[in-house]
Amino acid sequence: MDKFNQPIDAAAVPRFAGSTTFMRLPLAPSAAGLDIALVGIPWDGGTTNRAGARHGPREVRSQSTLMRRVHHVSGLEPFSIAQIADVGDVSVNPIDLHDALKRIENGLSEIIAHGSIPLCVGGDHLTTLPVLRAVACRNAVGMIHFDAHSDTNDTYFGNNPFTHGTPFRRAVEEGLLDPKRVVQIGIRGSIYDPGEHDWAREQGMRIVYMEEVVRRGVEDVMAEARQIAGNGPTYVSFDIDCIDPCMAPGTGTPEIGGFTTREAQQMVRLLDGVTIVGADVVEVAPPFDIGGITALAGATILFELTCLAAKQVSKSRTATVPGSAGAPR
Ligand SMILES: [Mn+2]
Repeated sequence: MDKFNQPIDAAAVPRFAGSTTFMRLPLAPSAAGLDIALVGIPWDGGTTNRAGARHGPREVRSQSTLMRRVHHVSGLEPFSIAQIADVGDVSVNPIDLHDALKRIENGLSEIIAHGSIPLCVGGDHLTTLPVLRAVACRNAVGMIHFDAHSDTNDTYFGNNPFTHGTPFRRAVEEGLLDPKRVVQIGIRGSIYDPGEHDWAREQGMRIVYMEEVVRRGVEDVMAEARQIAGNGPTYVSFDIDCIDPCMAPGTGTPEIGGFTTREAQQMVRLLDGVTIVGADVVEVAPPFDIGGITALAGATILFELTCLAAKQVSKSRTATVPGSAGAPR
């Protein structure tokens, strides 16, 4: 018998059959006993234009049934070295923004209290703010952020401070992010004002525009990203709109000139060694998707993140001497 939760055996129940959970793992009633909790955040009340990311978790679950057990490059078997499950969706409120943010934070705090690493599937990018409120409740964290947009705007439509274009400004203001340990990769597209990214840079955040990635290459940029994040606790936020809309059209704010899905996989693999305290894949908006390709990209990035987190968990476990205080995760 396996020590850890296993995906439903595809030789016993074909992958198009049965209920759809993330990676075909068991649906757990809570994060108790889990090293890694896969959690859906079906909420897009922060979306300023094309809504639909509330449907993301369900479609990513569906496409994640295509994932298998072994990472073909590293040979890693995430489900054999860490206890992982789908813990379902956090409770949301589709018609009350402030209540929704509170519910998401509460849901994530519960996962953190069990000592599990949360891997979240949004939802729009505002969902990352309440996730960070839970993850960084004691100390500010660093962040490696893949996106077409900086998401550090101030207000929108009057004085509204909470939209999917503002989460990281709020997170810095609230002391959740250490801006000097934040790097944003793949930023591009037209902006509202010439100085739109000045605030982020003034805080010490590093913005790597898409043009710079093209010039330097993914490996060089990721080496810098790992250096910026350092050894401290780091959150990874993956906005699916960092990928070019020809490969990920199902998103609210598409920008051409983006990453290929292959580059996205390569970048996430190059996070190996970063101390990941939580991660998300956000902004998959199925109503704009074609044949599920964006949800498939999201599910595959989630698998890559799951492999990284599982490796980290397994390493920290073997580093722990029985009877000792235990190695930090
Ligand atoms: Mn974003």
